[in-house]
Amino acid sequence: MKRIVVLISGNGSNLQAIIDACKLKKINGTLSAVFSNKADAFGLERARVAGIPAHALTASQFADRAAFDRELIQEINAYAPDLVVLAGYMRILSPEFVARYSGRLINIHPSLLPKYPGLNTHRQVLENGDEEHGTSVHFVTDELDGGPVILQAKIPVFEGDDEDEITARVQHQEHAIYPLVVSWFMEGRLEMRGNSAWLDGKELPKQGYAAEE
Ligand code: NHR
Ligand code: GAR
Repeated sequence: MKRIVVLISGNGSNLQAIIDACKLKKINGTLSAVFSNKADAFGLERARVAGIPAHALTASQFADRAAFDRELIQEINAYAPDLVVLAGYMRILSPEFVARYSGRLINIHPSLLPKYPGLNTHRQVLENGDEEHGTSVHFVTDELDGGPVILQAKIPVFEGDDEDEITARVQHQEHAIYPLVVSWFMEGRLEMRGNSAWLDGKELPKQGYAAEE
């Protein structure tokens, strides 16, 4: 069975969706370990409850980003993962880390990329009066939130919505699409070639599977 390692920083609701999908055999793989850069992340508790090894690394104990990521690589490699999943992981990864797992490293980002890379996406959507928002699963490259998109889900933004409402609406979609993408990867259907995502031997459009072009 292929192995998955998940990196988190916080609540871990996307981690939970992946744990549940593995349990229900919707994902044909084993969740081998969870790592957090925050010792108090609630997601670590979710992992422990599910019987999954849960580790925390504290950035302040390392000289710099490169040293932190080198230790992270060491500890992740002990689980020999086929796929590394960022699920609300809030720390930018070094080029060495990205190179180490290139093509088997994915992220979920709460915007319709290429719109709003980086932080505070929900706030920007409201400030700009966008009527549409969403989330994107993408392969991770050195370009922050710039790697090839695999799948997006859209949500409507209604008049009077606040940040909490659209965050919840986006996360509801995330919990559906992230396990699906992980299952594609586990089944060997999904690859990164060059700067594109490929599914079932076909290059996906810039905004991912089933995008309206
Ligand atoms: N690393 C690389 N190299 N490339 C990507 O595309 C990455 C990545 C690491 C994380 C997730 C991303 C998101 O989905 C992600 C994508 C953190 C920041 C950030 O600015 C930006 C984007 C993402 C995650 N982090 C600050 C830092 O200095 C810390 C912010 C904080 O702790 O609150 O690392 O949005
Ligand atoms: C998710 O909505 C994810 O898209 C976002 O953080 C949330 C994590 O929730 N990711 C980022 O903003 C990455 N910078 P979770 O911890 O409950 O899965």
